[in-house]
Amino acid sequence: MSAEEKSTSRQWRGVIREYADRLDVTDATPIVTLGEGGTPLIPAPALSARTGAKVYVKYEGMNPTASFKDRGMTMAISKAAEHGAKAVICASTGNTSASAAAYAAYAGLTSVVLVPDGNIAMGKLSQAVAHNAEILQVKGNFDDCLDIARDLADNYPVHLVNSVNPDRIAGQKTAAFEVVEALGDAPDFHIVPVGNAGNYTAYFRGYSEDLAVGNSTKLPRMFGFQAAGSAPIVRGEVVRNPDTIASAIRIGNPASWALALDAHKTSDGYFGAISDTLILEAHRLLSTEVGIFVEPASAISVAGLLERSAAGAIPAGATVVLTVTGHGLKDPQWALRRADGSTVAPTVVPVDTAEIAAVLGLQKVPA
Ligand code: AN7
Repeated sequence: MSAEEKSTSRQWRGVIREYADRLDVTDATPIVTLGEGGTPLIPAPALSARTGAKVYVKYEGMNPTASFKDRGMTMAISKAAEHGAKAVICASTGNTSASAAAYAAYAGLTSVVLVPDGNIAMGKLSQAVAHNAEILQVKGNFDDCLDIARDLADNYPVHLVNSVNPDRIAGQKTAAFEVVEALGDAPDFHIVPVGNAGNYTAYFRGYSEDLAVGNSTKLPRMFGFQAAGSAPIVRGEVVRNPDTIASAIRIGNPASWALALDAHKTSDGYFGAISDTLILEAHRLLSTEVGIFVEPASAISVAGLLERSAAGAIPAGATVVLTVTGHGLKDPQWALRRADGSTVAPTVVPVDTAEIAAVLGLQKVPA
């Protein structure tokens, strides 16, 4: 190995600097970055064995605030700063608010977040609190929060950083660039969870741009999954009272709906709905057999893969990338619940090797 190969001095510089030539930034853009992107693409032999496909997991929980939102937020906050904004606002099911609060803190901006009352995971709420966001719990759902955030941004001096802001989608498309670099081409299928459908749209855009410049030879078929109780795109109508344990994607009127339908059509894509029971089964499978801990919304990518594979829609040997969007520590309670709803509690033991060995069912190795 050469000295250069051995060197560890090359540090990932965040998605804006890594992809400056492919994003709308100039020397005048103050780059607000926490080093997001560059996340691992992890081969998942357990999922490959179950499906006959070559399955990889893009682990977006490895971003600075532990979700994929950081890719778009570095762009949105950098552009907000460039435009002289003093305050940013977003509606959020949790992860966007955590990310907005962190990047705003770095940039010295005030952040305001609107979250649905009582419906965001504790890890995410604690991040927004830690980064000193002004947090308002709106007595309504996410869709109500987004309507109000847009209204405020239209009429008051606050800059909107939800994914209806195109800078967000632009930043998020970099995840597709990373996949193409890692695999040497686009995969045959790409599977993502769908809430507002911003990420679905962003991957499609990234893959389309890679194809256009010759970095890849194909577009992946874009497969997106919504929770069954919160599946407006699958049903073809707004869901007024969306309901799912996957609180991140409890969204009844997706902001990027029209863009996602275009991506779906052009990529010969698919939208499907998955029950909460199957989401939690996939959550457990990913933790126990692949070693990747995610929040429930992210596990829907795994459930979607298994559902499509069982339906015969994934040919043997196809390359499939699953994006898992948020870290399991965001919403850890789900790991501690059994399928019957009871809580897992560790076995309590005395300070005694022999007794612990007995509890573990271990036989002493003969001397
Ligand atoms: C873990 O934070 O909408 O389809 O306000 O947190 O691009 O909306 C979060 C969405 C998937 C869905 N997985 O992505 C918010 C928010 C996780 C998420 C999605 C979200 P989009």
